[in-house]
Amino acid sequence: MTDSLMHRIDVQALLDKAAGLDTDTGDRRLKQIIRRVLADAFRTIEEFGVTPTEFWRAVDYVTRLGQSNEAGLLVAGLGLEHFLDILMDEEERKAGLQGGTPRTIEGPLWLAGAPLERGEVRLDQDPESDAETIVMDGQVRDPDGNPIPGAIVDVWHANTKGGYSFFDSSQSAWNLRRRIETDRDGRYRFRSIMPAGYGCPPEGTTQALLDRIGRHGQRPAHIHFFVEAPGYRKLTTQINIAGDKYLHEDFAFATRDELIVEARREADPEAIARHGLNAPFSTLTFDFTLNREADHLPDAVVLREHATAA
Ligand code: MBD
Ligand code: FE
Repeated sequence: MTDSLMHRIDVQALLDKAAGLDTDTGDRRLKQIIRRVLADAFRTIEEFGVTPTEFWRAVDYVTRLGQSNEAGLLVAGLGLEHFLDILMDEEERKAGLQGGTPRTIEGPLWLAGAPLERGEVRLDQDPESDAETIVMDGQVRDPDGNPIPGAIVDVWHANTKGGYSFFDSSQSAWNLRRRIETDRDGRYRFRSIMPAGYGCPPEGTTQALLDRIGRHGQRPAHIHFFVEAPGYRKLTTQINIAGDKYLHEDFAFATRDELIVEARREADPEAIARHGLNAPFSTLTFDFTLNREADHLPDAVVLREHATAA
């Protein structure tokens, strides 16, 4: 577009001034980022002929997005959070780091401060009549395959309706959320219920946008983990349960082949009795390999605001 208004001297001056580039105070890098984002918005409005009514519709949307507390959900759905993973993977690769369990997005539903427990931990507190019991275990290891005792496995997942405690007020505080300390063999083990996939709130702001661009807002069944130990890089990841209809159709783009886990159905009466259960259940096994921390690597700890339950 050679006759673009973007080239006009007054428009360029407007961008500079709006981004604070004509003053010496403030953050230089932030000014440059703001200028770029503004220029991209100006250009988009011009190129697509965005009308004032469309523009205000978008502003109103952003207002509602914040009011409904769905900003973290939308950025997952638009692939922005996954793009941060792509960038971090690439930075690590360039820094010579390889191996280790792959990361995938945190998502918007972690809560700080889940109860810390050891041994055979139980995550499910709220009775759900249609829930299938799962028993999950695994080992946390260093890059040489040695166990890491005392690692913290912070696990959180949805119930059979795809809801997460705290965000779903029908669940009790900390339901399906625990921090588990690995034992002397680097092992963790918990009993819980098989989660269902997550769906964006159907009447929510995120789903409203997804509807308009012809997308669904579903995630396959998954279990989230932060895995941490002193001297190692914090791992943010999830496992996906094999066979889910949305396994490769995740609206948040978090599925990775290395993170797909087969649930093994256990119907043997002896095994059922041994676990103190009265119905068939499923077992899941997943081992985590943590990379060693090093000065030249990008920070694996991501700071963002998190709620906590009482
Ligand atoms: C989830 O459970 C989730 O993990 C993500 C990334 C987005 C929405 C809901
Ligand atoms: Fe989730």
